[in-house]
Amino acid sequence: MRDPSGFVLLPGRLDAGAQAELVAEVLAAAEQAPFHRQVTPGGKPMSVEMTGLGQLSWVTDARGYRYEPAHPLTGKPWPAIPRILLDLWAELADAAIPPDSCLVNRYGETAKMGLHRDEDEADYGFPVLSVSLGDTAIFRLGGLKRTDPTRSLRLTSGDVCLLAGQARLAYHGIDRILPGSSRVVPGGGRLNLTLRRAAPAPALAAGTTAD
Ligand code: MD3
Ligand code: FE
Repeated sequence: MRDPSGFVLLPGRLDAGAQAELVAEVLAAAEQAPFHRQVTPGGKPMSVEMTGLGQLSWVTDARGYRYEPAHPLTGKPWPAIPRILLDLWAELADAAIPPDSCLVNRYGETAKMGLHRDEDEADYGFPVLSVSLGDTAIFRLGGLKRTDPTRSLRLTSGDVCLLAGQARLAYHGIDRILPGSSRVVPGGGRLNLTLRRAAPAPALAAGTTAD
């Protein structure tokens, strides 16, 4: 499903084998970089548990929202982004530059994410690529203004979403998940992986220009 806003949904883009492999890799990485509930700058703990992969991952605390090179609790660098995700970005993102960030969101039965925009990255010219695993989510997609009309969509396990162009800065959120709707995540729940370029594109290396 492609629409003029730059939102593309690829239902079932990952087969059952790829989903299981990705869940196993992400849960193994989370042993080094544990999921935790972050706190908004306003002081509210988020209902979604998060961790990250790559050179940078998104963090929030009393000091604000930002990307950091290390896990806030362990102080250690984030684990590497799995190959399968780097390949997916190379295939779908229409960007010669790889992602430097993969935020991992874990939703239990009652977790949700309020309507927001992703605007902490350096260059909105890069798309965001999202992979849904496990329980189905009721996803809300709006427009460029918080008050624009929204539509509701289901994101099921194996679905991949590409947000480019106008959709890159659209308001969106997760209203709720449907508990028990999938057996892909051990113990239940939903994982969402968002691949991004958080830092600016690297400058062209010396010696690579025409002169
Ligand atoms: C639409 N995650 O991590 S993924 C987030 O399912 C986030 O965990 C949700 O919103 C989740 O920031 C939604 C789909 C998604 C991701 C990024 C978008 C939709 C988007 C950026 C712009 C517009
Ligand atoms: Fe978002």
